[in-house]
Amino acid sequence: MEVDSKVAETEMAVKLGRPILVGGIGLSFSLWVLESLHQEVVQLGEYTLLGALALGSGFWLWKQRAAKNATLRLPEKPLERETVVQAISFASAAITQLEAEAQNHPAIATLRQRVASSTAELERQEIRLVVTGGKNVGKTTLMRVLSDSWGTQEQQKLSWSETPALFTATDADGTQTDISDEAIASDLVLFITTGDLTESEFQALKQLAALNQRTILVFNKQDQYLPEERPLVLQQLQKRILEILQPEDVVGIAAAPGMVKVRQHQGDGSVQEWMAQPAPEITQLKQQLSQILVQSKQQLVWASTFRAALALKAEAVKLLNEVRRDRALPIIEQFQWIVAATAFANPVPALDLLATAAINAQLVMDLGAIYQQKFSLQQAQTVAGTMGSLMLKLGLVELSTQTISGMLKSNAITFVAGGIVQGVSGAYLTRLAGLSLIEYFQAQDVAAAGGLLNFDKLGEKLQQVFQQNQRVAFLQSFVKQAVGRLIPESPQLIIGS
Ligand SMILES: Nc1nc2c(ncn2[C@@H]2O[C@H](COP(=O)(O)OP(=O)(O)OP(=O)(O)O)[C@@H](O)[C@H]2O)c(=O)[nH]1
Ligand SMILES: [Mg+2]
Repeated sequence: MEVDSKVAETEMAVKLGRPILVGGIGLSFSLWVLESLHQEVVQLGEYTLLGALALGSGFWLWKQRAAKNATLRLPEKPLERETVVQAISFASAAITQLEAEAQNHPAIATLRQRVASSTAELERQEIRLVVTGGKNVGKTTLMRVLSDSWGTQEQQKLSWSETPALFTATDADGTQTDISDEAIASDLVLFITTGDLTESEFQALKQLAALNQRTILVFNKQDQYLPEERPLVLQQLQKRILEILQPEDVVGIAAAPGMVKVRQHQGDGSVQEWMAQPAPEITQLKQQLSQILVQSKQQLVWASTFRAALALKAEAVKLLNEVRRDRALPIIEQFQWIVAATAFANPVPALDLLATAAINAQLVMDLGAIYQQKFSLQQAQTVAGTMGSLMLKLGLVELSTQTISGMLKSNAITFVAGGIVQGVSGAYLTRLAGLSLIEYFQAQDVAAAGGLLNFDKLGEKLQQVFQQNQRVAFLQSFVKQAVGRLIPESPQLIIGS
């Protein structure tokens, strides 16, 4: 809205036919059930799509990172084909929704193609194995030894790959726990360690388990321990990982045992000595692998396809949310200036600010419409009122008002014009409320037409958004912008300088 004076903005509010609707403070925190409750097996809201890695078949992969405490809600084991098919259809529905809201979105063709390949994946015969673990643990060696000995005698076709060494790169946020996309894409992970688990290794194994990724923990280089120590190390590993892996999925090997001195007594009484490389000790691992493949081959393929379908859906949802956000932000902006102008013209005590103006039922309805969450006017009023009282209860109103008035006072705006504090605070709080609603709606499932509006969650989003928008630099530039709008003729816009 390119209107500068507050009068014009107030008029605009009237022209828009959007009365500033007020939900009173003290409304009960009532919940309601919207029209239909859509049941879904999987909820992706708490997961972050990290981007994608195209493997041979072009799957988009995803992993959990943002929400470390979140656990993936998996369907009852064993996974049924129908559940996987359903997950693919959810992905497809999300793409359809994206297409409905952004017809010419450039990603649609590729996403659709992935749905098709996911469906084909259900019938895949070849099993993908990936070897992973820290630096120098013997990934390449094991892959070579195992694939050599496997190729000649087993019928099941396997494809092998090795991930780059884990725990070598440090992320921007300093975390070292990372499990590669390749591991998540495979049907079965061989996770190599060479002794007791480090915390990073443990976390990585937990992540794999949370993704329903079948994993064998391989204790390699056991030749480096004394014979009597080996079973102890193995037991230790089995114990540590008991909640995540069955003991039989923890196996000791020596992919390339170190040279040993061979001593041979000759017939003439002399002794000959030489160095020799013992054969790899991988028998038990091969047995376990064969058994898993015989028993669970189908499950492994379905689980991979299931993860791929989740990733695909997450990708579509992410794009959909971007589209929606692009539409929602200008609306929030529009409302925040309307509220600013209204509160500026009719200053009210700071604590009543929200109750009277900032959280607007119309804003709730408009944003809800973008996010396919239909609200009746009355419902929207309840949401607005509840958000207002939440903001008060959380102390956000008081804190913002104080900070903003402090900034105005300490920054050369000596004449604190009429309702300038109220105007700026109103705009700021409206923005926070709008952004929180966006965050809240985004966490809802796309396909779900409704659900319980959870005010605890909404309160969490409010606090989260408030924290994100509390930085002094941001507030200063916001205050400057708001003052510029409310008092365009003011010569004193040097806030924060
Ligand atoms: N003693 C002993 N050494 C092993 C064993 N397995 C592998 N090694 C040695 O460990 C070293 C690293 O083996 P790689 O297979 O290259 O290990 P990697 O995990 O692929 O290493 P990166 O890819 O560089 O992280 C090599 O010198 C191997 O010979 C084993 O069972 N016992
Ligand atoms: Mg290697």
